[in-house]
Amino acid sequence: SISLKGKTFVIMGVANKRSIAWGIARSLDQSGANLIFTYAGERFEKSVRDLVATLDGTHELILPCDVTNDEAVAECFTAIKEQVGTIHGLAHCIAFAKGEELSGDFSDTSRDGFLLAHNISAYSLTSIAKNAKPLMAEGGSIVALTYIGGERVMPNYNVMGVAKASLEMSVRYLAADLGRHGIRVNAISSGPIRTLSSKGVSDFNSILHEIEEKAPLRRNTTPEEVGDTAAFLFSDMSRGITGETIHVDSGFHIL
Ligand code: 0WD
Repeated sequence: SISLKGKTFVIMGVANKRSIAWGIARSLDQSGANLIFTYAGERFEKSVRDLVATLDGTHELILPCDVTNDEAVAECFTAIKEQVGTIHGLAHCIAFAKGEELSGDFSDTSRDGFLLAHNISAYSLTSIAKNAKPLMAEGGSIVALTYIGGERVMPNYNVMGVAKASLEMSVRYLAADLGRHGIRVNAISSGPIRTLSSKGVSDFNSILHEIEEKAPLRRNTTPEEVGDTAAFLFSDMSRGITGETIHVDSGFHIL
């Protein structure tokens, strides 16, 4: 596997052991990286700490970071700066939409629901990039997670698809801004994976089924596959890549 020894990465969005962020954490841990974890709120702290204790490396910095709160985000990165100084990258694995907006007609989306989904799932990347930039003095790599529903209409994904389109375009604008500072910004478009968040998408099982039947590789995406691609994007092997969306989806996006 790729070596990330001596490098430090922030992983945002571990909720439990099924989280895609946890797949990324395991790949980076195996590559010898130092990891810092942030979680959404108190109710995740214990499960994140228990999970992190199972990794091979010792990763002691585990902090709250509610991305809807500017002060909380600033505080989080100030704490990271004080305790480690420099980071080499960051994984943004954060999204949220109200359950009732993930079924039925997109045209029924409420103003509240629209703004909430965009606030947590898209704007957060810009806010985090701004706060993380001063810590990436040696250059860095930012990776965000997206889904094909941001490019094409997928059943029930609705407002989250519109938020993912915003996230993917944010990746490109941020890549344009931060490139001259040696910071790369890319997205991984993951195939559907059963997690706490995806449970909220109505009829998610039939989506998984369709992938198994139709995707070129005839199987569903695993968190490990996303994790290994993230490790590549965090490594020097990908040094020429920025502003890109890499599909890790068994090839489904070509259909
Ligand atoms: O099929 C899937 N699962 C796919 C997920 C396919 C393609 C992309 N993705 C994306 C998601 O949209 C998201 O961006 O991957 C990312 C990670 O999602 P996940 O691993 O599927 O879901 P989960 O394990 O639930 O982690 C998402 C986490 C939250 O968990 P909850 O259960 O609270 O929604 O996002 C975090 C939180 O940890 N999160 C927040 N973090 C900070 N501040 C906030 C917040 N306000 N809200 C949610």
